[in-house]
Amino acid sequence: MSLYHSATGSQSPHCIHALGIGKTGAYMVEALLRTGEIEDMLDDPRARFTGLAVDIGEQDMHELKEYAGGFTQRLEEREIPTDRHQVRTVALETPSSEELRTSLNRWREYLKMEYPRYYWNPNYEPWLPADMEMPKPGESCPRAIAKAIYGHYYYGGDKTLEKELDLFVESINKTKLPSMVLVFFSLAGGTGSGMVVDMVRHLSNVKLGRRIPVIGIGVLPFSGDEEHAGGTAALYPVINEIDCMLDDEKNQGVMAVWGDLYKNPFTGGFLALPQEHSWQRLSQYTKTGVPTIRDGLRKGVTRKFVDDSFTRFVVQDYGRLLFKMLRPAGFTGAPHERNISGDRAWTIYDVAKYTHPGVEVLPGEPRGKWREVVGKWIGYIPKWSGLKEGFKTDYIEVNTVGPREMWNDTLQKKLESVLGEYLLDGDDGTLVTTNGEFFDELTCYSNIVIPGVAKTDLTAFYAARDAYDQIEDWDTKLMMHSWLLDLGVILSEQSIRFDGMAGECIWGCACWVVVPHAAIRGDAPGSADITEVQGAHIAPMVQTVVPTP
Ligand SMILES: Nc1nc2c(ncn2[C@@H]2O[C@H](COP(=O)(O)OP(=O)(O)OP(=O)(O)O)[C@@H](O)[C@H]2O)c(=O)[nH]1
Ligand SMILES: [Mg+2]
Repeated sequence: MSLYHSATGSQSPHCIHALGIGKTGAYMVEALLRTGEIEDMLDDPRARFTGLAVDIGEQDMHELKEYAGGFTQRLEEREIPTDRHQVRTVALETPSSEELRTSLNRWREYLKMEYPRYYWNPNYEPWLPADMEMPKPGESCPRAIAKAIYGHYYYGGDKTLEKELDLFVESINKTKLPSMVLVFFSLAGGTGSGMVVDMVRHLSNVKLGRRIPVIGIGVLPFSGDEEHAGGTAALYPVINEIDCMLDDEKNQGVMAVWGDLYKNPFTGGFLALPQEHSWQRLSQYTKTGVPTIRDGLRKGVTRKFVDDSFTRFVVQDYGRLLFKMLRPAGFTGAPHERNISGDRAWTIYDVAKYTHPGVEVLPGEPRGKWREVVGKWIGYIPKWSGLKEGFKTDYIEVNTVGPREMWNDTLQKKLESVLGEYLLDGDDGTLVTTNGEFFDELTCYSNIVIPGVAKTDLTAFYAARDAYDQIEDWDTKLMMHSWLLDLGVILSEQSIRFDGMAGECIWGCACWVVVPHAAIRGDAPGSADITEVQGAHIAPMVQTVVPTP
């Protein structure tokens, strides 16, 4: 197919490239390869697929490695040149405390090389204590350490990670079709969330020069989850660091002090994936067997289901659906049609699962019973979407997968009425629904895409803030941070020098950000909804609007 069909307006395929960090990251890259569509895409000589997974230790990379091997074989069988894809896995070794120290001591040189306008702070000291105990292999890694390990391998020694990013970008640059890059990680894990903040800056702003949409995919924890380094409290700095990238005003406030290299690297937007709905549905299962094994299975099934549903969605229609879907979310539009999202740049991507084979209703039972169950679980969407009550937006897109003989008008109406609660009244709110089918007869779920979300709309934000506030120890709080630590800034704490501002300076000097601390806390008055944000932004232009008869 040609790049652009002028008669139908149909676009060319969009190639998807994926960077996965931490365990979730690796499994998401694997899920992409498993879809089958990626190899179909590579039938086109202009197409390429690039995958890179980075983690500390290789304990969570075996499946991806194995699957990548099988993927190459399948390409060979289909006589698709295998050099159209590149999938690499990097399992970093935990450096010793002394090795890490060497890198930390040289950090200013690194930053100066990266960014000539970097302010050479004479007070600089490593943000980790000299006697820092390193996490054991396979243990969850605190964010502040994950950041140091990332930099150790990106800037220091053989520059392993910089070389990996170069290879990744080289492969993207060789692609002759439009590309999108997905950056996968868990918002709850230490390694992924600790490394992503620097890695995505390097990828998007340094290596790609902001030319290609880089889309962040942050997976949210669920209620049955195990705790990772920092526990629930660590999610507070994680959300704030990402929010200070996504929200234009906060991002300006960071750039005002630290320069434009800190411009939002997520040029294609940011999707947060709640897992609670799937967890609730998939954990209502048999009570037999060994509890710990059963529990492990349920968690595994939930995560895999979310991975699969998401990746199956993004590969649809050769990536075109994702590209089009990001447009109403304020990204991937042409410059003249783009509008600002202000504090509402987050998008929720909720995988709502309605059925679970063998639970509550069995194959062969009347359809009415099936629909009753599905209808009930549609009703649970607001309970587990991760959004606060009262949230409103102007656009929702939902793609429902279900057997053709099951989905009917009753279910459709129920879905519309439940999601309608999130929409602005009347013609200001738009709901787009599409339907697809799954290869088995029992699976029914919706992918619900909700743009226009502020961090303060996330129930997880306040839960994390409460947990963070319980912590009194300053060092413990520091370990939950990552993004600006090397610049001396603890983002989620109050500036000491500048009244009412955020960013406590580690060295007691004047490192800070021009963001009110109340906005970090989520206490500053926010916008009412996305329409209000955009309305204010275009107000001066609206005066030039010409009426027609
Ligand atoms: N969707 C999905 N979620 C996962 C997967 N593996 C773990 N999670 C979730 O991610 C969170 C833990 O993050 P991980 O990705 O395991 O952590 P990490 O980035 O490797 O960082 P560490 O804590 O240092 O191990 C929990 O909320 C898990 O439920 C996965 O394969 N898919
Ligand atoms: Mg891990």
